[in-house]
Amino acid sequence: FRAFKDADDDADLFSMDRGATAASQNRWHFECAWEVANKVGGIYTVIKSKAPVSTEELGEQYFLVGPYNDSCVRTEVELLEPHHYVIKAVLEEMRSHGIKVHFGRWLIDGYPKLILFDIGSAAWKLDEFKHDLWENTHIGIPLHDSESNDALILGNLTAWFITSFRNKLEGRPYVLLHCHEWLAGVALILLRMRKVDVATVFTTHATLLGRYLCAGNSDFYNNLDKFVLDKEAGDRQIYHRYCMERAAAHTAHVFTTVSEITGVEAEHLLKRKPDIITPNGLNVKKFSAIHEFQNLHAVYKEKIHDFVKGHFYGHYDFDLDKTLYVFSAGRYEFSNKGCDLFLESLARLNHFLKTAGSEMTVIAFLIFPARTNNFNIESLRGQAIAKQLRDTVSHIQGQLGKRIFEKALRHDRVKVIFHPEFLNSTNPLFGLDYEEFVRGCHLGVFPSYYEPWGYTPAECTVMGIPSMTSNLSGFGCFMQEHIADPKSYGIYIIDRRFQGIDDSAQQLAQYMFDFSCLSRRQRIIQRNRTERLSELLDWKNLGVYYRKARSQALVKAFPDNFSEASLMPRKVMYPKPASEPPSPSQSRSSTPAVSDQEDDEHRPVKFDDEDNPTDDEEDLNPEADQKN
Ligand code: G6P
Ligand code: 1S3
Repeated sequence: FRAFKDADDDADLFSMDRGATAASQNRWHFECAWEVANKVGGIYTVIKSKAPVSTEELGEQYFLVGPYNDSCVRTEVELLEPHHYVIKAVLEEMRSHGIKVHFGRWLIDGYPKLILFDIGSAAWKLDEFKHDLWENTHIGIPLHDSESNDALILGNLTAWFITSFRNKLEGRPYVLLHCHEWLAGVALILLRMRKVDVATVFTTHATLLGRYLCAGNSDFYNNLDKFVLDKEAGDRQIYHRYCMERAAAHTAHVFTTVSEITGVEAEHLLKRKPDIITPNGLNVKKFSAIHEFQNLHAVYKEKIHDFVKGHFYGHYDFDLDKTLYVFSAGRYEFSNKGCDLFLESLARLNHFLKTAGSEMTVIAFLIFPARTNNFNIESLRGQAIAKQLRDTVSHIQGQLGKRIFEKALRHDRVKVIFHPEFLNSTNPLFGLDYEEFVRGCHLGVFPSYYEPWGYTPAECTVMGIPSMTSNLSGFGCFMQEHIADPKSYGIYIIDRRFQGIDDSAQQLAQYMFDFSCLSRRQRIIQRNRTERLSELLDWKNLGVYYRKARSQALVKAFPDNFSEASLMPRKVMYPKPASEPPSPSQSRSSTPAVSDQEDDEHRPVKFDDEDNPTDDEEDLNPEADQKN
C-alpha cells in the first residue's frame, strides 16, 4: 500500500494510554449520534466498531450520547448508576425536571459509557425548544416533522447535559463534543449559540441535499456548483433540516466528512470544506489460523448451494461446482446504490457468457429490504420438495445418492434472485446471517452512484471476499488512493464519474466476465490478497483521523491551553517480545502485483493443501489457467 497520507507515528502510543493523558489534563470527550446503541444504518456501525479504539485512547473520559430506544437497550445495554459525582449530579438535576435520562455501558467491545435520553419524556418542552431555536437562529421547524422534532429534543437535552456537566466540574475542565450528522447537530449549534466553553467537532456521513438530488436523477456531480441550494431544499420540504445541517457544519470548530468525495459535496452544498477527512474503519478480528476465512467460505458456500438447489427446483440444469455467487446488499435506494447499473451489467454478462460458450453460471443475489407480505409460496414449495427429495435419496448410499439428487433437481447463464429482507439465521429460506452469507459468496457488487463511504464492500474486504465498487463511493476512492493496483487485490473500481452509464455498465459487465474466467486456484489466491487489505480498514489505523479532528478542535477552542504537542500521550515502552519472530524461510517472494511495502510477516505461510495455494504460486491472469 502507499503510506497513509497523514500517518501518525505515535498511533500505538495513544492506544496504550486508556485515558491517562486526557484525565491528567481534565479533558472530557462526548460523542453524540442518533444511532448510539440504536441500530438504524451505517452510523451505528461507525460508532460501534470504533468503540474499542475510542475507549483504549480515552478510557473513562469518553461518553457516547444518544436517544433511548427500549428494544435496543434491552439487548445491548447494561443500565447502571454512575459512580462519578458530577455525572450523578447532572442526572439528578435533569431527572428532577421530569427528563428520563439513563446511564449505562454498551455491551460491545470497548464497553463504552452511555448517556441515553428518553426523547418522549421531554416532548412537553418542544414548543419552548422551537421558540428558542427560532429566536436565536431563525430556523423554524414545522409542526409535524417528527424526525426534526426528535433531533431538536436530543440536541436540547445533550446541550443541557454538557453545559451542566462542564459547570459542575472542578478545576479547569476541557470538554469536547463530537456530533454525527444533522440529527445530532442541534446540541452543537446550541452550545456555540450560547457561547458555552466547549470544543466541537461535526461529522457528516452524507449531506441531506446530496442524497435527495442524486435520487432525483440529476447529473449530480457535473452540476455540484450550479444548484440553487435554498430552492432545492425548499422544493423538497427539507429547508429547515438543511439549515440545521449547514449551521452545525459552520459552527463546529472542526468539520469532517467520511470521504474526499463527500468533502467536495459538502464544500458545494454546505459551503464549508472539511478540515479533516475521517474515513470509516472496522473492528478487524483476525483468525489465529491464517486460512480459516477460506475454510469458512467453503462451509457457507455449501449452505448457499442448498438454498439454490431448492430455489431452482425444476430448472436446475447447472453445475454447482461451476457456479459463482455474486451479490449486492444495502438500503433499497435503487439508483443511489447502483442496482440499476448492476442489473444492466448482469444482462450484458449473460450475453458475454453465452457467446463465449462459458461453462460458468452466475447467480446474482440482491439483498435489499423492501415491502413484503409473506414468503413467496413457490420458493417455500421448492425448498420443501428439495428437502423431501434429499431425505429420500439420502437412503441411497454415498456419492451415488448425491449424484442422483443433483441430476433429479435438474436455463440463461446468469440468474437473479431478489431477496427483500436482510438476512438472519432464522430465515427459513437461507438459514444464514448476513456475515455467513457474504463469506459463502464469491463477489460483492456495489456500483453506487451516491455513497459517502460504503460499508458493504469494506465488510467484504475484511472477510476476504473480493468486491466491485465505484469511484463515486468513499470506500472506492479511499482504496484507489491507498493501493497501487486495487484490482489485483480483488477491489474492482468502476468509473462512474468520468464516463456515461452505458460505458460504466460495459466496464462492470467486463469485470464480472473477467472474474468468471478465473480458475478456482486464482480465486483462492485473490481472496488471500483481499483479506490482507483488512489492516488498511482497521480502526487501529484509521482512528488517527478522529484523534486529529479532536486535537484540532481543542487547539481551536482553547488556544492558550492546548497545542498539538500537549495532546501527545505519555510515552509507553513496549516490552521486548518473548519469542523470536518466525523464520523468514516460511515465506516466499511475492508476485509482481504485490506492493513493495509488503513484508514477509504479512504474507501467508505456504500450505501443502493443494486447494489453498499461496499467492506466489501463480498470477491472476485468467488466460494462465482456465480450469475450474
Ligand atoms: C476455500 C477452501 C477450499 C475450496 C475453495 C473453493 O479456499 O479452503 O477448500 O476449494 O474455498 O473456492 P471457490 O472460489 O471455488 O468457491
Ligand atoms: C451513510 O449511510 P448511508 O448508507 O445512508 O453513512 C454511512 C456511515 O458513514 C456510509 O457508509 C454510507 O455511505 C452513507 O450512506
